[in-house]
Amino acid sequence: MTPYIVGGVSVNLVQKILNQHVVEGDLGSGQEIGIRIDQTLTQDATGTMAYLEFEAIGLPDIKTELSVSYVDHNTLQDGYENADDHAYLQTIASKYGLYFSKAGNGICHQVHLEQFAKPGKTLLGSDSHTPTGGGMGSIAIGAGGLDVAVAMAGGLFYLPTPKVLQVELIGKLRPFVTAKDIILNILQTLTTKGNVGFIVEYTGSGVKTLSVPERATITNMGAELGVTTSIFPSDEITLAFLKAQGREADWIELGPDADATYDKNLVVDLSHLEPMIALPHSPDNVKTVQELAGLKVDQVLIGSCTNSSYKDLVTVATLLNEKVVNEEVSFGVAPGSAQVLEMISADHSLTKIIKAGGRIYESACGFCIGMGQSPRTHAVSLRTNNRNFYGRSGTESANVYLVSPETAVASALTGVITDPREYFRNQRIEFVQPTTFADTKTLLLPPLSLEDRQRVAIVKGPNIGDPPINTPLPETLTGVVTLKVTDKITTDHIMPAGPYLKYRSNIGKYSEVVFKNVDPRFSSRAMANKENHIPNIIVGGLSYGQGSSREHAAICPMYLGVKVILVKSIERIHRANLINFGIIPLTFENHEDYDQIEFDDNLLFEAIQDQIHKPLVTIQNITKNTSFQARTEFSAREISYILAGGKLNVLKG
Ligand code: MIC
Ligand code: SF4
Repeated sequence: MTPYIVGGVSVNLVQKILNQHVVEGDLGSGQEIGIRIDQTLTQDATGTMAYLEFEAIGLPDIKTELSVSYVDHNTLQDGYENADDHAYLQTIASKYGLYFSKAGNGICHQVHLEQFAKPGKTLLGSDSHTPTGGGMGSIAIGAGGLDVAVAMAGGLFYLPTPKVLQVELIGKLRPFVTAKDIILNILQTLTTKGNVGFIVEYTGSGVKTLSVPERATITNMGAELGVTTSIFPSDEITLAFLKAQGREADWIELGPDADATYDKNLVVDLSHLEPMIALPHSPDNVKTVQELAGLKVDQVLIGSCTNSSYKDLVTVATLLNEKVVNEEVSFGVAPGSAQVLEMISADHSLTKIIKAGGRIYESACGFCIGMGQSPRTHAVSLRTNNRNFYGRSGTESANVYLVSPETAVASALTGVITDPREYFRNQRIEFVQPTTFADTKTLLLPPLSLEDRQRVAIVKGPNIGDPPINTPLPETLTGVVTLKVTDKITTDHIMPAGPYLKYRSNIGKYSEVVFKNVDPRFSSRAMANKENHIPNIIVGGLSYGQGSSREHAAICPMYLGVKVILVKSIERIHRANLINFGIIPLTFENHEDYDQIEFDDNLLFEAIQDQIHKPLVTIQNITKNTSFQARTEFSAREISYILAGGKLNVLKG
């Protein structure tokens, strides 16, 4: 503990770890801080672009303690593109000294928790669910690929000084109420909007009742709250998990000082919670399972980085208990990692799942990101993952509900949404964490020696292009409103994934589907404007850019000539990505002004290069002959990126 005591002042856990990592700025100032990043992770869907950007920065080596490149999103390989991306990623890892987790080794967050996450460390990942590592007592943050590339190159990660929200857990969960129900309950209270700038710190006696995988389920879905990250203390439960993973040496004890203070507090009494369910099409549209009981289900899927641990799948197998799932339900299970798969195979849980009628999928993101297993038309699909955004499953008419594995199993058996407390009324299951986890590392390649790295040639298939670059900001900008959208637009709305994931490294092609499910003609309209030198402007409502960290939601609009995003409020990762690629994110000073703007209006931003230095920008609506103001709130660093047309332009000089 000694290195974490800060000048005799009582601090919370977030402050403790950040104090150890702040290099620029001052935690007490409330301003932007720059922190040192110890570990990075990427996954293939965001990683290819991140490493293209890393190459563009032009350093011979990575500067982090540990960096891991995972392949877990695009493992369907329908066509050569995904396999080409994998080959590129593997040669990059070999060349620059990264760990490489091959396709089949599992979902990045599950594998990272098992193999690498360490209490007290900072982890930056090009995936919004990187906060899964908070279950291990690390400050684990999701970011765009370019920010991760910069961190790998030894650069700092910048964030506004976070406010810390204490969630005090008291009491103990009742049988068949789970960690998933805790976070769904918190989502019901806090919703997906309005939490930008906070880090959640879990405290209280209830913490001791939760294992590391359960804590990780909770911090994982903190991403849906829109907070920067979430964290649990590192205690004897963390030690037992690390010991069982053969990583006892990675443990340190870490928690808040006894009289630490917080910016905001929430108390959750675990003993009062019941099974919860998130309804279409938002993770905060939460009700009790009881309220939905009896609704017929067509598909039940268990997996994703939220609920695919060994504990989750042993529980599933135990509950299936030689029963067979309802014949009208398509029931599938995707183990979170090769380690989980090996262990459920060794203890025969896998056999139980197969005998019950389970379809076993690869240890990968798969259905969670619409890479296969799209449900039938108008289906009710019950899933254990974290997002149920409109269209994400691959079937636009489907209704996706989010539940715990326990609720999923009860419902798969009955064919209707079922409260597990009722179905398993006379059963009690007590999961005991094994004292040793399987040492499954065949698909996890360690970094090469410096000498061997010299011999590696980077392989780039024909689908892999260079990261596009924006033009510097003009003195005055006149653009047209090419799209007006409402509240809670997710980055899935902006850049659909599923079958288009294979174009993540082919920006020209991927840009054809920008906003496809919102307005299929957006892309061609924006491109035509760009060709006529007319900047595109997007107008939006509250919480614009929720969800995925995909920087493509900035890169592709940039490629189509989008220069300004004018919204009521914006989410953290997306805002940073827009600035990184030279798009100006502005927020309405008065939300009523949103109503006065229409599609196709011409907006004038006079002397914009000067105006972005001020807190408010004046915008003239030339079409309506009115004017209004929007907030800037940029740091000096962010202004330099916007003026230059993006961070890469600044880094490359
Ligand atoms: C997601 O869950 O939406 C993803 C796919 O993992 C994304 C990353 C991506 O779009 O590649 C995320 O969460 O950041
Ligand atoms: Fe993969 Fe889904 Fe987790 Fe994203 S949320 S990392 S797609 S499993």
